Amino acid sequence: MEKSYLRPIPLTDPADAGGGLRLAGGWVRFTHLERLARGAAPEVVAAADLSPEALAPFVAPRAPVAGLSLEVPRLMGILNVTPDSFSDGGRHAGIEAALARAGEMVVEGADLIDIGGESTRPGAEETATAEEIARLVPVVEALRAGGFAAPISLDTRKAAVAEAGLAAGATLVNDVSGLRFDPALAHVAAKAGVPLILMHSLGTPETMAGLAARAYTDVLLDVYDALETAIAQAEAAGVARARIMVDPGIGFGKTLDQNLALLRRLSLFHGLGCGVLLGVSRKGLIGALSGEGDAARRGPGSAAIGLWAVAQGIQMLRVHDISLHKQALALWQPLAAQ
Ligand code: HH2
Repeated sequence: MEKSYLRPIPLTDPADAGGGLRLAGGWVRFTHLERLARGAAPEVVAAADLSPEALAPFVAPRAPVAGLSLEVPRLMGILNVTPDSFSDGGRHAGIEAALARAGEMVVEGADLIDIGGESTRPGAEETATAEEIARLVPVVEALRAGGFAAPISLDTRKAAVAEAGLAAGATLVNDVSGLRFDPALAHVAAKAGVPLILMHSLGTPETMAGLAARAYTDVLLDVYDALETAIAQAEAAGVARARIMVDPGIGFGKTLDQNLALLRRLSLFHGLGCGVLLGVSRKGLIGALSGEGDAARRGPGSAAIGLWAVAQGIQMLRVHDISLHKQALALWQPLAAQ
């Protein structure tokens, strides 16, 4: 029999505020789910007609991640310490600028920061392990030495980088390859007892753009299956499911239509039983849909998709423009049903 998938239909309307089931212990409710299968038309089913086992992944509250409750939407601030992000050359200037930006993001309302020492833009070449460590570790050390208290996530695909970054004071690991690049990364996270973010991507940043068109039979369900496999791999290495977050990886080996298909039905990913993170900030699809060619001016479009995601119960947004997202959330939250 063809595998079927359940997607809670998210409700934030006041008419439903008192009823329905709470999605993942969060701010969205649901009374019905969409049943999806490859090659079949979607079918709507009532939660009341499903078994407690079938509903369990959707209703179970999510454990806090890095000490952050997922009962409210969280903002992860992006901090790139790649050479192209900090134009004034020298490493000291790089560290100073990174510290200033990290502090600023927390003041603006970031709940945690994600530090990346390797660009994963489409077409980007791999950064050598030693170089990535040399970019990340001094920044993490300097942040901690300066009393920076918020959780620090390491945006890396490499076990050795994660190990060095965690030893320097980082709190969690964000792997855009979903353990495909370096499976040993799961053992590092397990040993350190830290949260692990598993993102879906295809190939490598260098090759992914060319793979998208012929990679999927059904992008939504294929990405779900791939994340399910990555979770199993992480659990087998000893990472508790409560410490895993998943991310469908917008823009990583997906065409515009495939990105939109994922965004339209984001709430499917709650079925994996983990917190869900989304990164769309300033990405190409926002430029493609808005006509804004300058990535630095894509904040409003990023926040529009961010609010769409939050209405689908997505617990964490990875963003560049913290104040803008903070303000958007501050307006959205009191309006959505509690
Ligand atoms: N996107 C980028 C990097 N890391 N991690 C997660 N979990 N989800 C994402 O969507 C994601 C990510 C994109 O990286 P890059 O193009 O290098 O630039 P930036 O870090 O400025 O977004």
